[in-house]
Amino acid sequence: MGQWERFLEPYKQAVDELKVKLKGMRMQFEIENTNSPIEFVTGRVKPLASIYDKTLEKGISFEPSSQLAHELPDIAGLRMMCQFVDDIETVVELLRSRHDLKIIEERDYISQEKPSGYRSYHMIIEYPVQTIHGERTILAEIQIRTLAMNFWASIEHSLNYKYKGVFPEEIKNRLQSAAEAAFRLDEEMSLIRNEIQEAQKYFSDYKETGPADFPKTSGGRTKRL
Ligand code: 0O2
Ligand code: 0O2
Repeated sequence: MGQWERFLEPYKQAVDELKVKLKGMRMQFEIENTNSPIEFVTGRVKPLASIYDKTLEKGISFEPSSQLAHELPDIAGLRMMCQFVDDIETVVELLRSRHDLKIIEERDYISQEKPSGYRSYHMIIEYPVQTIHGERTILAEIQIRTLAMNFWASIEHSLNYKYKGVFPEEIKNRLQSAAEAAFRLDEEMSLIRNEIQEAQKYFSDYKETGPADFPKTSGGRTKRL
């Protein structure tokens, strides 16, 4: 087994285990017939080529070492996609309450977006992996974002690759305004959801007690004024 393969194996195990656990959260909401704040979950081990690029960027040597493990906390990466911005806080709270992982850092790029326009909520966690040589605690990154944030980030990431990280000024500005448009879409969707929920509550209250301002007839049926 190669050095890198051996080094990356616990990361692969962590990604596989965490995918099962995080997808399990979604499944539990489904079983309880509750709207899931989690739409879908993806995960990956950072490809060697990306690890190499990151070591060049950070000026550290490209070799499997504890320094590398410490400097690159996203070798194991999970992504949780939500329908609504409000769902992100729900997911963050759910993760904070878990005992099988330890959150060591949180970065809120939603209220404070990155200069590129990127929005997402990041967590760095410590996660214990059981190996044949005992327990190993590794770092992993969980990115939590809406579908719209994910749409923007995925496309920007692939365009970024084409431009090798240096966008012409005009493209940069257009991507920033596209990110704002995606965020306005998220806000509008949240408003629509809230209004639908209020209407649903109104109608279920109406069914149970009848509206306070609509007097009941003696037969228990309501009469419009
Ligand atoms: P289901 O029943 O579709 O939810 P693996 O191939 O095992 O390493 P995984 O998790 O199967 O990994 O694949 P990946 O590529 O990480 O994608 C994770 C899940 O997210 C897959 O579903 C995809 O179908 C789903 N997915 C990806 N993009 C979207 C999207 O835009 N919308 C929605 N709703 N789902 C998406 P599962 O887990 O295979 O099963
Ligand atoms: P990949 O290919 O997704 O793995 P720092 O060095 O601490 O300042 P760092 O290490 O870049 O910052 O961490 P940060 O910014 O908290 O999060 C890094 C990851 O967030 C990136 O990983 C991307 O996945 C995502 N990300 C951050 N900024 C952007 C952005 O402007 N556009 C897109 N599309 N994604 C972004 P990698 O390793 O860069 O890439």
